[in-house]
Amino acid sequence: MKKIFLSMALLLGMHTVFAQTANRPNVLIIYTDDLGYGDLSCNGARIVPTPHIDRLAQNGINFSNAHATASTCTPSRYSLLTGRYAWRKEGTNILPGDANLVIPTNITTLPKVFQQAGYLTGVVGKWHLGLGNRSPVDWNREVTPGPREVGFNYSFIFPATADRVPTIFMENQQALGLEKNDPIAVDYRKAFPGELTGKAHPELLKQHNDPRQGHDGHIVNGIGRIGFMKGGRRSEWTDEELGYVFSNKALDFIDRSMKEKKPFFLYYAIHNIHVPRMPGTAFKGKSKLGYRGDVILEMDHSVGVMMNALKERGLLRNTVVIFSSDNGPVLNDGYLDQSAETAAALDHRPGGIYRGGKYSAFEAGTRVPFIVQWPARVAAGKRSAALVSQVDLMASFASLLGVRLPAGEFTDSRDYLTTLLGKSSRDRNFIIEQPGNHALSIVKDGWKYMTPSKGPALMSAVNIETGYSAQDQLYNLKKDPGERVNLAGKYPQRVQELKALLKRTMEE
Ligand code: NG6
Ligand code: CA
Repeated sequence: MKKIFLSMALLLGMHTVFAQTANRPNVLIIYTDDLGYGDLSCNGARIVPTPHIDRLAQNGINFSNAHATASTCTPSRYSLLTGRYAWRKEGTNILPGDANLVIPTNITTLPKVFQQAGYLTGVVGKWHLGLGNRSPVDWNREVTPGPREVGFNYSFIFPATADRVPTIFMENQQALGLEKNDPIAVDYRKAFPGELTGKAHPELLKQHNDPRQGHDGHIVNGIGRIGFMKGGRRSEWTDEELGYVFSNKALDFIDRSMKEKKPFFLYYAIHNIHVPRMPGTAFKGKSKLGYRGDVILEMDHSVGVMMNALKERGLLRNTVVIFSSDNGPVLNDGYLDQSAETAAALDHRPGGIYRGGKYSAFEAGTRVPFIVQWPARVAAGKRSAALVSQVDLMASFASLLGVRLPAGEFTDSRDYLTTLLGKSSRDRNFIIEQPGNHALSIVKDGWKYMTPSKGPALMSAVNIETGYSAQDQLYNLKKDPGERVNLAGKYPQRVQELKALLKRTMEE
């Protein structure tokens, strides 16, 4: 009977009445913030265990050479969602919280690919890609364009980062629970009269900012932020609840997709482990690495919540889960939360064997955790050393779903589905890495060429080696993954080849 119904439905072209199928699995991208390659126990971390993420790796493929396109947030997310390198587009550096949307609304995006295939699409968590098209943004009405125009049917987000204003939740592009008599205003230059700031009132802070790095503006929940704000008190978040709130909204979205009998695409952009690190109450003091360790535990728990929920709903087998991070790790990113001290004391290396970190041109900047689990189609317990880039998810999913990307539209995204599903170990032909100062690096066949640039070799406030140098740099990543021996002088030919390839690609 079931069979007859099925074939009838197919004959009638009624495939949209079915939820996920083998060719249209649910897709969950769990995208964490500032998590280093070496922060996971499945990648060698010893001090803080990440059992839920380790289980993902055991049931799927753990990639050791996967990359975000940049070592900061906005450009990496831009690439993930658009399949384009961010350095091709101006204004895609780390955005202030009152920036306008940086993704053009008339281009193909990752969520639009899923929409074309009949999916319900959603984003829950951190956005940081700008909102609206007018400055200043009016936070007291629906702000558009935003996630909807980028291809998300549903959004529950905070606009930028947890350490900058506006410190509010937004659901479907409206401030959550906003009261008419408490309108929101945001300013990145000066405090509002009567507003208490971290700078003027350090005695009100429960989490102290690093005076060298600012974060001493608007106070919410006893934590100073970047920028100033007034009003919107009922829309503001409590940091300790962020994990819980986002988990719940993510689950509600999955339930909605089941009700609507559509497969889902959920971009679950977990706020952890970015600063200000303020673990939920249940996680405070649970790790040996201070708040940074505690929020790693919380982040891992969030993954467990999702995996359990998929299991309970019978969705585990045919859901593709991708776990990754937007850029490499940082310890002191603006708050004095003992992360650097505890990591040093216990020799925890968030970047693993890789040099540098967030903002950096060295490998730890973009080499991020990347795990793919899909029980129905991907073999369990594999590791892959293939070179992969987040920029390719758009073309690879388009290929899986049989969606054709418009022929006349240029993107950087390429179909590496077979590599991503572990059917092949084919490397991406090459990748380009973007550090904070835009001096690009190119990696091909295990060789990395770094463009010379001005700028400090060390970002002293965050204590991260940038990799910036006035000289050409060439590293053999296979023999020297820690980028210690510059071989540019020894192999000028290879330098020229990589330089030329980088130049050609930039001009495309
Ligand atoms: C930096 C902030 C840092 C963090 C980062 C964005 C200062 C001194 N530092 O400018 O605290 O917010 O931006 O991080 O303001 S990201 O992961 O979203 O790229
Ligand atoms: Ca980040």
